[in-house]
Amino acid sequence: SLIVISSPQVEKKNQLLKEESFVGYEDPLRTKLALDEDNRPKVGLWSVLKSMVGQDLTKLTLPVSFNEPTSLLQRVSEDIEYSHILDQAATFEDSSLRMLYVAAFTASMYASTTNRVSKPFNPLLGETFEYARTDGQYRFFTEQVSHHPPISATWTESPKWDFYGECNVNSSFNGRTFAVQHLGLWHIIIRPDHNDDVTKETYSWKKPNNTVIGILMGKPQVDNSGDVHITNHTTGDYCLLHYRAHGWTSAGAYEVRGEIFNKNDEKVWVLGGHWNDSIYGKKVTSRDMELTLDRIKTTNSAMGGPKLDGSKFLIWKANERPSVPFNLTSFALTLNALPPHLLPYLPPTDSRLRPDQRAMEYGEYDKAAEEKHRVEVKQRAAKKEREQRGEEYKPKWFIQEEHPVTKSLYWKFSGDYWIKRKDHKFENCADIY
Ligand code: CLR
Repeated sequence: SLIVISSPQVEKKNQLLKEESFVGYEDPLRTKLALDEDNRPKVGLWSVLKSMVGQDLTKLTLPVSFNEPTSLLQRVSEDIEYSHILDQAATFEDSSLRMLYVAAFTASMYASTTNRVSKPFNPLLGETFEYARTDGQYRFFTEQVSHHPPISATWTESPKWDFYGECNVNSSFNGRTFAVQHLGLWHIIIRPDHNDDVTKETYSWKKPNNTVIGILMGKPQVDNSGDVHITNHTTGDYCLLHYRAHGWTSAGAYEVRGEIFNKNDEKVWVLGGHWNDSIYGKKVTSRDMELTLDRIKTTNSAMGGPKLDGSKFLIWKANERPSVPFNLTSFALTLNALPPHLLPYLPPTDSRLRPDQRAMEYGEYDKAAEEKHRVEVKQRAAKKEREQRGEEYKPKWFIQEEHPVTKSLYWKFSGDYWIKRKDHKFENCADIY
């Protein structure tokens, strides 16, 4: 149903098809877990956290029942749940409108954080996770490229856009809140439908902070707060987004608002809403610089889309949440599924093959804890062996380089993964489980 019209898009699409990236994803998407209800022991977070002031995510020694059956690699892949917004962004001829939709996409990621105060499994060094969707025409890949500090490099490609960056967070429990600060720069590439002016544009931004609040009151929840600056390095448009911190009352909770400026610093769009629910856009009309109708050319007609008269329009709406254990979203539910067609394509390092996480998914918490301990001991032994051989660890599928546009260090995907996968050539992968 995606209309692909520009030649850079066609090139990308042909590459994804030629490399058979969607093969293995034919089975229907999973809509529930084997477990019917969340039967984790109900222990207050505060009672276990109070002795862990100053600890970060890697050092928290919480019982496994505080985990959810996802790996942080899978948790980070949830960023693309609403990637259709990027497909939509690519349909606009006007770059400020593309920015408006890109901005909404960066905020849509936080919908998954509502009712999800659990700890994803810390990825093991060298652990990988792939995910592809024929309906979205994208392929996602991530690898744990560093253990201290923990860094997950991610890379998603689709005909109209790419999305990549590193999940590299500082986290700490200060006795009251558990704060997660994002250090990595994130990039989006858009290949617009109308490509007379721009064939490919680069956006970058840093994610806002995630904070677990309400721990002392026994009502923990994830809040997202802070200022975000999104830059379109190619056209000069930019967006300032503000995520309002949850205060003592719930007024203003989940609120996000922002403004889109063109390269001449003129405010052209505003957006606002709630990251747990929906985001609206509105054209700034009170100035003489008007976008004329033909400048707002788009290849997309079915989705409602932007209004030019200054009235507000819906850009994004969060999906309904299913009632399943661990409060997973419908998207998250599909991530750890192991459908029969996919299994023969997976490398031995894929998160779906992690034994501790699998046990957790079945509600076998003692086995999960035992297996978690076993794979962590194995990881330490491998590290020791490397040190004895005087060997430096090198990630398998990513290499760190200076970004050609943003000039910051980033993890560049070698692309090799999907080619090896197609030919089932994964014999050289490390045995990490
Ligand atoms: C939010 C969306 C971002 C990517 C991202 C990275 C780190 C994640 C965070 C998301 C959600 C909240 C998170 C966090 C790591 C730890 C934290 C899962 C997915 C949880 C809630 C911390 C729980 C710790 C308590 C049990 C103490 O784009």
